[in-house]
Amino acid sequence: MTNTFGISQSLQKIGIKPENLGSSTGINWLDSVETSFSSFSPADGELIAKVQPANTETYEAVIAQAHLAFEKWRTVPAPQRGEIVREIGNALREVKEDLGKLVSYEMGKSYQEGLGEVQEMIDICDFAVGLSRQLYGLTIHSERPGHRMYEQWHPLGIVGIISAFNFPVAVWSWNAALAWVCGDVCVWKPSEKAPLSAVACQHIVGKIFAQHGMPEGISSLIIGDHQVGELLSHDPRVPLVSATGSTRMGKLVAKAVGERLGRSLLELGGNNAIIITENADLDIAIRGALFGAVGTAGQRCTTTRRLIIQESVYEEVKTRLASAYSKLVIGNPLDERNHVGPLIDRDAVESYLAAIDKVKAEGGKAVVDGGVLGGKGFESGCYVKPAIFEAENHFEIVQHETFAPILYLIKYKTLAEAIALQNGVPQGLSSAIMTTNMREAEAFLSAAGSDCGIANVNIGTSGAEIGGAFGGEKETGGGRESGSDAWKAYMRRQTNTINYSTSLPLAQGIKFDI
Ligand code: UN1
Repeated sequence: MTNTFGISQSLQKIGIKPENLGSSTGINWLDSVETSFSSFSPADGELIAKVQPANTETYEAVIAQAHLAFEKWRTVPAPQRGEIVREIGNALREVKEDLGKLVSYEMGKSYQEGLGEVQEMIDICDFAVGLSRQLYGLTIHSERPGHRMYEQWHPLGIVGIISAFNFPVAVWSWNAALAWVCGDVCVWKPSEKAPLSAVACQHIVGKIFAQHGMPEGISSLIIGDHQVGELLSHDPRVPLVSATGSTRMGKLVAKAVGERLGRSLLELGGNNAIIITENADLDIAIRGALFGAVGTAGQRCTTTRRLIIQESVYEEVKTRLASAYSKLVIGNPLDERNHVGPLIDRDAVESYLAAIDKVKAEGGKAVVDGGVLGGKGFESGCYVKPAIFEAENHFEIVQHETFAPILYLIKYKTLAEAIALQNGVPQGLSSAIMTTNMREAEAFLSAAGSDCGIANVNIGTSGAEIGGAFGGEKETGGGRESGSDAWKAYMRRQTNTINYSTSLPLAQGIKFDI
């Protein structure tokens, strides 16, 4: 199922070849459609495209087609499914620059980070190809003579994927590439703030499935707002809904999916901290904190939002960070000289300003003050200054995830106190410690240490590799996507017991003779 969409001249203007991103597959690139979502670039405020949203009828058609596709796809041997995912990875390699540029332009992250996002897609495809030969179950010794037990993993069916604007393509691919090799089909609801990147991906993968004579419904796209997400969440024909986004959204998804006893895989908000101890290599600590806090303009779920700094190095860290911030160049994300691009839209700018007002009202002190940039190059109104505030962990605003480049500095005396501060927020996604002291590092990683899904040493909180399981605890939702054994969430486990004897002994030694 495809969506009709329009594109303004602005894409060609930034040097993207539309044929690389799908127009050669015969989909119309229209200039206007009647009911549509508009996608504006936060980089320059231009209208990029109008995208047709799904309604209840198109949703029904998508699910019916996905269901039919599943009946075929599940019978294709997993290594052959892996072969197709290999080709998807190769197709992504070919369009890496164009797709990276589109992501950068539509979402506002720097071009380098746009390329990195597409690289994450390529990496997960490679991972999934290998996985397609490793969907192992265990064999178990039976307590009964002449019996054998084993377990196997079968595909689930339709996997609903709800993704956020900040990683408009990579997070979908983490889910989709694994789901496909597992034998599932995917229905994707991308963020309505970055629909064109999703349409481009749908074209790229649709072409590969078609070349293999595979049904279109293996990969479907439904564009829309929360109402479309609700259709997926409430639909018992969708056994798994994987949702990435705010904790508020995740709670709604979990409730709807839970009510029908479906599965949800949630990757929600983070409030990630780096502990900088007196034994830290401060060069590494400053660089790690800087990218963690201002990369993607503070709009990663893994963004560093809090620095918990030992009092003996506090002043030095503060001064060096302020100096590093003064060298940041803010501007159009497609210009590689710029470090920081815009926020996604003006609503995000409002939240940023409100958070700054709040931290000041709660007693926070500006180390580097924020503000909205105006004038030439900043006409979209979405460019803001990365800011740093001295704050207390218990401030309400510090407990809250604001999707913007605002960093809070918090002082500590003992490591036990630092770990308690690090854990003292409702979210539990990513965390890090900067130290060259083995005892400190191991204490942080121990069961009594960080309570997050990700805990790093001498690395910032963002920029995880796809090979590890990605996700976190508490209000982050508990789901794990991407590497390690995250694939198990996309399959159903079946335990098989086979009796090859000439009698029928019962388990637990129960006698039932007549
Ligand atoms: C997200 O922000 O939702 O670890 C995902 C990172 C990236 C993924 C972030 N690899 O920062």
